[in-house]
Amino acid sequence: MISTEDGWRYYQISAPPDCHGVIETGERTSGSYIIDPFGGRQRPVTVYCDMDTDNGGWTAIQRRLSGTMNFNKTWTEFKNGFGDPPNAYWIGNDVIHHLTKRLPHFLYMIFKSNNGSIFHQKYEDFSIGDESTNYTLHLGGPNTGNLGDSMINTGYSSTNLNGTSFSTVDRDNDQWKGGHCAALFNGGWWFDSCYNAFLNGPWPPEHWTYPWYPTIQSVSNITEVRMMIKPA
Ligand SMILES: [Ca+2]
Repeated sequence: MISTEDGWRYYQISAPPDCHGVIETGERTSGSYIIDPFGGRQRPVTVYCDMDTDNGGWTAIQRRLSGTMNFNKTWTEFKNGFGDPPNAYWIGNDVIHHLTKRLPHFLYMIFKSNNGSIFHQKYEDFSIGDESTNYTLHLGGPNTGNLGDSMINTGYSSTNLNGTSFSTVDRDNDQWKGGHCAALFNGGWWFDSCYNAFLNGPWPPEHWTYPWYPTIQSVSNITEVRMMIKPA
């Protein structure tokens, strides 16, 4: 690590900023890679890169494997990221903002079940604001997949997550005036009042209500959940 006059501490590494950059170096195997989202200005991170789904190059911003990690974390933990990459982790809201602020990104959600079924939904235009906006979620464009849209046009006026702020157990930024969705449902997320889609709920499965209503109403048979992004 080296320090410079402007106060930044630069790490002397050379890693791509995301998994799309990794696949451009010729890597074609899904698995663990080191990426450098901030161009040396902050610590590089280990992530899961999916090189198989939809032409590969997907950076997993979230990954969960059967309840190995509690996702009921504080604002600061979601800001900076937590977990055990590349197994179960949240990459960090500052990283997600940094990766999505300049280029339009796809968002790809996956649920894998224990009978081998894969459920997925791909959103065409995803980004989040910086911390001063409470990491406001932007989801635009069409979306496709066998999960169905449970994030925007849910059929309920109280569960459109587009434009919502991030909330955690210690920060209520949701649209529910009388309560605190993150505290009630035990996980940090973008809540309206409250949700049809919630990928950070608590395992064991009996406590995680409606991860992707109505397609996935329980995680009893789910073995992996993943959120991935790629430049559009
Ligand atoms: Ca509230």
